Amino acid sequence: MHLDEKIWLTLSFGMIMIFMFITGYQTFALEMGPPSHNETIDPQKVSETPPFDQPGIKKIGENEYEVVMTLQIFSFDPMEIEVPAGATVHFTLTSKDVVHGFQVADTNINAMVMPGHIQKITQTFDKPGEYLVLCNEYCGAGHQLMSTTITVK
Ligand SMILES: [Cu+2]
Repeated sequence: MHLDEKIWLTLSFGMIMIFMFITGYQTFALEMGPPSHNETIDPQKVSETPPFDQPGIKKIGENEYEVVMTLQIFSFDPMEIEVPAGATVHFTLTSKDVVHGFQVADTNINAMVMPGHIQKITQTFDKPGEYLVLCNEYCGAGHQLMSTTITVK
């Protein structure tokens, strides 16, 4: 083998080892793994399982709201969400059928909502306006119609 090849092979192998070490260090020493909370639900019985038997928005404190939402082809339930500016909103989401997405434009919210799993996200809406909510996981023929808005007043 040519010397240059040996050098490049050693360098490439070394880099792979370094990257694997960094990933391992982040996972085990810094605990930078994916969220470990794993709440599950029977996707066949979403409509009967609290809190998803009553999707909607609930005031739970001083400018703090809880939104229980189900996602299904091709809609979000509840459709209308309105909160005052500065409100902190705790979203609890699940899917009734296939994998959907929950992305809120102009925020950092961008989550996958999987059948059988409960997704929880908290967001504070400081700026008034209409926030576009989109499903960003291809979920079927009507996927492009799957959107709603969150109104912040
Ligand atoms: Cu969808």
